[in-house]
Amino acid sequence: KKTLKQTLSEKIDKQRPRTKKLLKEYGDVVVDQVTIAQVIGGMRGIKSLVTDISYLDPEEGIRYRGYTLEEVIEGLPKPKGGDMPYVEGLFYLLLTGDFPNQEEVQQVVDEFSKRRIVPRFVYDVIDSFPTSSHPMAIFSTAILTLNRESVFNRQYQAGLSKKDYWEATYEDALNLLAKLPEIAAYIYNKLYRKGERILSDPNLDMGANFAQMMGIEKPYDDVSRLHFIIHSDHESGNVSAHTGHLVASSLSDIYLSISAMINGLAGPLHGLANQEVLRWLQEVMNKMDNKLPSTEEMEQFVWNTLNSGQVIPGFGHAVLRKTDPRYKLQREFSQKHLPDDPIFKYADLLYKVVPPILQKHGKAKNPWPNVDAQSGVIQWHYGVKDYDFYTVLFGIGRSIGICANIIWDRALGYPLERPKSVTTDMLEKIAGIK
Ligand code: FCX
Repeated sequence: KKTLKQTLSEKIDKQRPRTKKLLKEYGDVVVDQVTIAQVIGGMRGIKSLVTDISYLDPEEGIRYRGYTLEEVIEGLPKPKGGDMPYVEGLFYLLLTGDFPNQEEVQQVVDEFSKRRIVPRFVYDVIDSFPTSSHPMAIFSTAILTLNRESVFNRQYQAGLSKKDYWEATYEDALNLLAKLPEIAAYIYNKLYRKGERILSDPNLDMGANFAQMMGIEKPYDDVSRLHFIIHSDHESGNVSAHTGHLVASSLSDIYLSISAMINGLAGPLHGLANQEVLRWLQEVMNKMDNKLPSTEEMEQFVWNTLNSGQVIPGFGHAVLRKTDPRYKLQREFSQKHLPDDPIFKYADLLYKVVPPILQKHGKAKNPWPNVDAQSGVIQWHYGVKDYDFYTVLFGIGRSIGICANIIWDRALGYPLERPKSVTTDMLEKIAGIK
């Protein structure tokens, strides 16, 4: 039976000539033009990255390897008794483009299980943080600490051939991904449960094991699987994915690259928005004495936030122009499992109230909710109420997609990233002002 690594190796052999041909024979073909607004404006929309792992259509939302999230969830094998698929199967799909069968998934589950033990020094580093630290800072540091384990670094020092970079990177990626749930659960228990620790179970898949270490009953295993799967990838230009790719392009190892991308994810305009949504909702709930506001009252809360110059967290997107399918999937899950949850009712009221207000406000190009508007609501329902922790969960999911991308970056020999900057003077000259 072929392993994931062997299947991947065959895919890489097939893909390499395609990239080589484009580069050698069509390298001068123009892909895009760049305007001054894009240069000043965070490079919005410039087509300057390539990945085959996911593609974000502004109207439709994300597809992984050409499949919608519904198709991914439908097509991937599921553990017995679970409604959501194996996260390990998603990793297989992202890497190879193929849906694995039950046996192929089991191989990956076993691989992860073998590699899941976290070295003692990582716990020591986590323990040395003050308990008032933000969990994303601890998470990023814990990952960074693992850098001494890097297979890539060891082999590179010994003289690794360029064509074999991906294999050592693959080993690092699996070693890291297998440990992330344990590291995250340890941080959670340290910060919010007085260090109480529940050990992992080598017989469980990633989602179930995470639920076990968090000490939360079913269907939290499915919640975790859904969460990690839908957060895994959103093409290459978003802050976390781009950071991971950028740092890895200097041949920094997976640990350095993933730690860096976690720091980007920790910003309130990106992943941290899911904690901000709950913080915002809590403020409203406190003001309302936990009663559900009327539509008019909720509208007033939204306007107050906008009028004080703040953004409404969980709404808007740099690329999407419709309701995020990741939001929709979580809303459907909530309607099925927690329809009467007060926070869900609050979030649902926001869904009704915010888009027309943002349209009237006239600034946001996309008034619709994104993934972060709903993920915290589900966590809250299952008892994870320390919302500072939510971005760590996002980080576990996002690491899966970025690791898959970095392995392919190395396989296809993508070079050091190095765009060119200009001065304001130069821009004024280009504009014809000077
Ligand atoms: N509330 C209020 N104002 C908003 C807004 C929102 N939710 N979304 C966008 N705007 C404003 C922007 O701040 C900007 O104002 P400015 O002209 O004064 O600078 C203007 O509308 C145009 O922004 P736009 O082009 O639509 O959006 P950007 O690409 O600049 O930014 C984000 C996209 C996502 C950063 C923006 O919509 C936002 O701040 N949303 C709230 C935070 C959030 O939910 N982030 C998570 C996004 C994502 F899903 C993730 O990464 O996790």
